[in-house]
Amino acid sequence: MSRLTEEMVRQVIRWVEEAGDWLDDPNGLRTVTAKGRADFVTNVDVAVEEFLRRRLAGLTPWAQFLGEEGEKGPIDVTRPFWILDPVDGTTNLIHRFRHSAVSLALAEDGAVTFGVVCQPYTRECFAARRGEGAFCNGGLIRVSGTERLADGLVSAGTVPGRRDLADGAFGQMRRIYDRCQDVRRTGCASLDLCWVACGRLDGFVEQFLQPWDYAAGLLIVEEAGGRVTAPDGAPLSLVRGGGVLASNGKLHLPLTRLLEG
Ligand code: 2AM
Ligand code: CA
Repeated sequence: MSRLTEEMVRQVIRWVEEAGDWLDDPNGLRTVTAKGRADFVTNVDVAVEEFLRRRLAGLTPWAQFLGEEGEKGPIDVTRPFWILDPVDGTTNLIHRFRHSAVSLALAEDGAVTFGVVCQPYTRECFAARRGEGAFCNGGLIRVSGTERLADGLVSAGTVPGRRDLADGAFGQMRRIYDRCQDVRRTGCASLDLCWVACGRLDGFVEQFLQPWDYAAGLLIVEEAGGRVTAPDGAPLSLVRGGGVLASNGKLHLPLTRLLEG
């Protein structure tokens, strides 16, 4: 049983939508700082995280907080914790590619019980609570019914922050391209997951992501009838990063085999 009431869920979604609008402010982006190779933080990332961290601390003082841009204290996974990516798709934001999102999840008893991903440019807000289905702007969504790899459209990430994994990632992308209808690469993992959830994509794979990239999308895909695991089918951690494979369920095993090589 989640400690988050219906009213709290509505409030949190309003805050995430409000913060999401800052991504689409034409004068909002002022500073870009490199954290590592192809890994950036902007004033927008910091402002969104600060805003949501403060609001959530007031609303749910019983929950811990794990955010991409903040201090990473130890998380007790047996107690509730928020998992926030204030801007998923920061490289897209920097290039005004208009494909980024705010991604927020609540984990309770070691599993995600609530997830929300807001895309300010299209004004699409994806959300799910465990056991209650997945929604986009309030309408129920489902994964695709695609049964054959040959009919599948699959998004494949390029792991920009882990160039050591590039050969493997591009090798997998080529195998997906050879066996499926086509590949896509969008640069925003949380939205890739939501697009699997609503059937625009049949699958998504990336060799290394952080929990804040996939925690919310994981629940949204599962509640829409799909599956999210590590590329070998193992369960994902909510505190340590790793590879991610999402699918409509029907293509999960074929994609696992395809990724094995
Ligand atoms: P980010 O924009 O929040 O960093 C792009 O392949 C996807 O990988 C995005 O969702 C991006 O999230 C994520 N990602 C995770 N770690 C990254 C890193 N070190 N550098 C770039 N993208 C990273
Ligand atoms: Ca981010």
